Amino acid sequence: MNRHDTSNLLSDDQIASFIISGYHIIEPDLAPGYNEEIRNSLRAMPENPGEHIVEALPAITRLLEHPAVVGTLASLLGPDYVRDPGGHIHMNPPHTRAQPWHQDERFGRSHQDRDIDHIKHLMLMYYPQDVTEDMGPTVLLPGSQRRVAAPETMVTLVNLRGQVFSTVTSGSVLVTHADIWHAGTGNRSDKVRYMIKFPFSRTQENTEPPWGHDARNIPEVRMRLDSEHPTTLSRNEYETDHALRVRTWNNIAGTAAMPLRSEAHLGGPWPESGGATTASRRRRDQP
Ligand SMILES: O=C(O)CCC(=O)C(=O)O
Repeated sequence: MNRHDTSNLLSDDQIASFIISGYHIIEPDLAPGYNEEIRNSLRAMPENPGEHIVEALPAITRLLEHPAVVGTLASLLGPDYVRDPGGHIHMNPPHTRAQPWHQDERFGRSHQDRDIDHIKHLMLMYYPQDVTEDMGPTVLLPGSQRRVAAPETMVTLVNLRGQVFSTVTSGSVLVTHADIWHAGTGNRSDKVRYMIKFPFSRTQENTEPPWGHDARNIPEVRMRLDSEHPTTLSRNEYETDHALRVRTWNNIAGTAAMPLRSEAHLGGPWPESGGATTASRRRRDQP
């Protein structure tokens, strides 16, 4: 990336959202006809090229080098990010069943090795057609990149409170934390749903925030990291999850790191009911 081109970098607020939820959607302004060109090439492929996607589909480079894509990846992984070997063209034909919930395995990492307080690896998923609710969108569990669960437990789960579906318009790019829980859902329509996935990694720790940072935003970011819970958490998880969110910020923010302890976090009125502490609930519920 041109290090002076800051127009496509994420903001502090978008970085906070990514830390909290584990995903970000880009709608790059692709050239007219681009998604159709990709769909036609995919339809013409005699078989799945496996991880040799760029060789089989050179036009995909235009997406991977799009300034909005580069700006997002550089913001989350630093300007020296790399595309890893691997990737896959996911073709979800009509009338197929859902996949079980899973986290992707990479580099022999097991479920104990997850980066629950850092952003080191990302997945990029590009949808070259509109994806409606009946076409087998990808389902994600926001915030689950901080949860560690054995794969054999995860596959027994079905609908999870807070899950979101990638019902997106043609050309959308979903960027997720590599450890987010996800699955392809059943395609009940008569249309093929394509999704092309690529893995990316950080190569260097940041010394400064590589995104569009402004120190004046820190109080608002802190408020969000302390108090926004993307999915239903047990009371114990409320306490650990907000600390993991702050630690994630600190691991990517370099000199813009913030104190781990929040003075305001546990103080305030006595709780009226179970769940979050009153202080964090009050902050979350503020208009
Ligand atoms: O097809 C999808 O929507 C998701 C597939 C996927 O990410 C996977 O198999 O790991």
